[in-house]
Amino acid sequence: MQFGLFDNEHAHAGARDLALPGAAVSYQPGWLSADNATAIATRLKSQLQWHQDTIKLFGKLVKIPRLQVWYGDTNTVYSYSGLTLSPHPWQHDLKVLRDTLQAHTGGHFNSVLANWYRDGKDSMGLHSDDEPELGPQPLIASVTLGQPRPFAFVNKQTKARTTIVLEHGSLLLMQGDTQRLYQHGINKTTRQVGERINLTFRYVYPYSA
Ligand SMILES: O=C(O)CCC(=O)C(=O)O
Repeated sequence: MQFGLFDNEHAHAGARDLALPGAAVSYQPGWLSADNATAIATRLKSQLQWHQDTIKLFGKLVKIPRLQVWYGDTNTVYSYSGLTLSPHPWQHDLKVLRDTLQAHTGGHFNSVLANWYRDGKDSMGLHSDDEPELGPQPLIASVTLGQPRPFAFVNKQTKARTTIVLEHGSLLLMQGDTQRLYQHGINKTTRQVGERINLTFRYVYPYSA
């Protein structure tokens, strides 16, 4: 996959495109060194303002099965499943990762959704990141820290499922028609698994009051 001005061979070493018809997804294991990824995860666990939100599902209020929090520029508000997330001001590691990802991809990110999967019971249901404030072809950069978990793509038309294990320190880039054509999610597992943090950096079109 080609990126902008800052593209260079070394930075993208080991990146591979996934075979998902119509989509544009690349996966790069070891984008962060294991030690760096572990140190960042430790700081994020103690420094972010984590909370467990409640959403309405089939008319019932339910707690989402994970902790999450939204960071970004002041005018980035993100809504999904009836939940409106207002941004916390950038935490240091998130800002450094944001700046690095901008240089790496040539894209622009003004916000990040952080998710903390505490164990195998925590999950994220199949969905697309297709909210209007993300625009029609969003570039989303997903950084994984901690326990590798299978990440599923399901083609909306054919229902074909493709699963990739997102490893500690890896980077997954989704762009083009990926959100329009596919859903993605993280299943629960009965296996004993450790904690995992995922960061999805996004560009949210700022609202105007
Ligand atoms: O935890 C993950 O890898 C998925 C996160 C995700 O799907 C999202 O933030 O929309």
